[in-house]
Amino acid sequence: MTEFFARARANIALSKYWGKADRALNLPAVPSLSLTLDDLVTETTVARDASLAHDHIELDGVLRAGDEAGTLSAFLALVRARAGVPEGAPGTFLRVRSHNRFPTASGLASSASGYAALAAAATAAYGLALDDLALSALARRGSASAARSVFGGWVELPAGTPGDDTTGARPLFAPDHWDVAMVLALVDRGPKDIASRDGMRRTAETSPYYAAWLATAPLLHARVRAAVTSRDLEATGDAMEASTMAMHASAWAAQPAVRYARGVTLDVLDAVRALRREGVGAWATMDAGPHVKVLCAVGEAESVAARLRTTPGVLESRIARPGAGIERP
Ligand code: 2P0
Repeated sequence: MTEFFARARANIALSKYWGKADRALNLPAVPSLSLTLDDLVTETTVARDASLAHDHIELDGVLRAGDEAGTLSAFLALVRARAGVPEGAPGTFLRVRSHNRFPTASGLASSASGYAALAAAATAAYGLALDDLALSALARRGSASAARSVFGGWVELPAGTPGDDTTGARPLFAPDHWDVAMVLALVDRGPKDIASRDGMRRTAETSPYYAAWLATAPLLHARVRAAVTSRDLEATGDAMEASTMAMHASAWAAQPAVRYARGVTLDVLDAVRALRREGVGAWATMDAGPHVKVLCAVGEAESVAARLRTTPGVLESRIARPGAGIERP
């Protein structure tokens, strides 16, 4: 059995994706801009195995079953359909082994690195030659944030047009455009309360602020993009926080509320604000989980991480830097 290996890294959005333009094609309703990180790596190996009657998917050493396996296998079926591999012929199905080389914690963007690596390894296994843009559009079908992890550094995922399956992310700047730090404060090890897909759906269907989010997000995205282009840390941090808060506010107003922040999340936000009052340039963002990620200059990352570790409830803090895109067969 020939094995195919791919490595991908997670990314953190500075302007946030929240909501879909087309649910079936998993197209984002708003543009987003992310930074791919060096620290959060997923490694995936796949092989076509003639002895299998269905895909065999092992994540972090645990064989997956039920809905989780079904979702991943549906993505692999999409790859097979693109490659012209008929379902059920000998050698159709994949043996997949995937490992996250970072602590498994909710909302740490493991679906981004996971689907990017899986798309790269599976397309290679089925002989489907895609350039990075086409691979990104395919990875988007698994998880929209995965489209961004195909590329290193500073990456943009535009809003989609309903029915247009070609939307993928595009690289804006290589990792060396701007060496900043993203300090990750992990506050919980459990599974996330609400899958981001369900959270987005509930926000779109019930939040009175979803329309306001759709109107605001492109403007905040443009601010983030301009600030990243000119490497203006304060302007980037301010716009990133505004995008974060607008996204979470729209989710909090869903019925019932979609709330990922915990008490400790707010305590970390207070610590970041206190750092700023002391003259340290640090800005916070949160995703579909309770953790906080803090953008700051590389020279201040160690002291920011040390401060966050002193906040009760913070389990671990790690320093990430701009990272590379997909490595594939
Ligand atoms: C982001 N998040 O831009 C936003 C901010 C969470 C909050 O992308 O439904 O796992 O699989 O496309 O990509 C998380 O959502 O969602 C996410 P699906 P995904 O990073």
